[in-house]
Amino acid sequence: MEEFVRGMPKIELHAHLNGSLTTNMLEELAETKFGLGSPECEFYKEKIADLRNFSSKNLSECFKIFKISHELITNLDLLKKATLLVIQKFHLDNTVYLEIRTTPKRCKEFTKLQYLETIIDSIKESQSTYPEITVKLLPSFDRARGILDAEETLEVISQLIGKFPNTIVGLDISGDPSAGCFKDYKPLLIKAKLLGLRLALHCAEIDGIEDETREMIEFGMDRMGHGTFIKDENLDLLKKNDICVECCLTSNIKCGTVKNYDDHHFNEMFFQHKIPVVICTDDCGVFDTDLSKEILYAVDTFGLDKFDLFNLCKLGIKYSFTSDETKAIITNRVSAYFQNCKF
Ligand code: 6MZ
Repeated sequence: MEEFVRGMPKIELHAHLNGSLTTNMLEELAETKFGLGSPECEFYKEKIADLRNFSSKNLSECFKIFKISHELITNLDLLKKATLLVIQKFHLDNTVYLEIRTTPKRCKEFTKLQYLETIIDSIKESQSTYPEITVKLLPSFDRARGILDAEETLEVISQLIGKFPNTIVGLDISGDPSAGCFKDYKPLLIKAKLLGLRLALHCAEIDGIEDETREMIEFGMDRMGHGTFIKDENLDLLKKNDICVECCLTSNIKCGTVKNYDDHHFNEMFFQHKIPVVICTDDCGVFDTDLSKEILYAVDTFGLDKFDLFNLCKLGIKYSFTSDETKAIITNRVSAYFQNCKF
C-alpha cells in the first residue's frame, strides 16, 4: 500500500507556506542568509535543531515555532527560495494539485504587495520546472495579527486579483484560534467573496467555542480547516451547508488537540457522518510529515482501502478552488492511476 500511496496523484488543500519548510530547508535558508559557519547561522541552526521532533500539548506553543522562518525570510530572494523548495517537496511526493496558503508580511526589505507578487512569480516559475503540479495561492488572515492587518491584506489582494485571478483563488483565516473574534472579520469576508475569493476558514480547532463555530458555519465557507471540536447541532449544520473539512491528522496530534490517530475525527466524519473530507498536511515541515504519510496513517488506523482513497481524491478535486477545466484534467490523471490497480 505504501508504494501505491506514494505513487498516487495527490491533492493538497491545506498547507501553510512557512509551516511546510522542513528543518533542512530552514538550515539552507539560514546558510544562504548568514553564510555557512557564521555565528548567526550557528545560532539559528541550534534553534532549528530544537524543532526536530516537535510535539506540544498546547496549540499556543505551536505558534511560537513559526517565528523561526518568519525571522529568516527577510528578503524576496529568500522568500522565493522558500516557496520553490516547498513546491518541489510536494511535487516529489506526487502531489498534482496544491493550494498553498500564507499570511502576507512586510518588513524593511519588502511590502505585502511584493510578498504576494514574489510568491506568484515563484508559482509561475515552478509551473515550467514542474509542469505536473498545479499550484494555487490562498492569502491568509492571521487572527493573532488582528483586524487592521487583515484589512491591509485584503487591500493588497484587491490590487492583485484582477491580474492573477487564476492564481489567487481563495482566502484563509488562520493563526491562534483563541485570538480575536470571528465577527470582526465578517465585513472583510463579504468583500473577499465579492472579489471572487472562495473561503477556507480554520474553525473549531479548539474546544469550548461552539457559539463562534455556529456563527462561522452560518456565515458560510467552502471549506473548514480542522473542525476538530464540531459536535451536535454544529455537525448537522456543517453537513447541511455542504462544507468540506480539511483533516490534518499529525498536526492535531502534535499540537495536542487530538490524543492519537485512533481518536481522530476524520474517522467519524468520513465513515459515519459522510461529511466531505480531505486529508492534508497543514505544516509538513514543522510536523515532519508529508501527504503520503498522512494518507498512510489514515490507511493504517482506519483501514481505508483503494476505493476509499479514490473517493478521497475525488472529494479533493471537487472541493478545490480551481476551474472546471483543471478539475477535469486532474480527474483524468487520478482515474487513470486507479484504473490500473485492482480494487
Ligand atoms: C492555525 C496555523 C496553524 O502564513 O507564515 N498556521 N493557524 N492553526 C494551525 N494549526 C497548527 N498552522 C499554521 O505560515 C505559518 C502561519 O500559518 C498559520 C499561523 O498563522 C502561522 O503563523 P505562513 O506562511
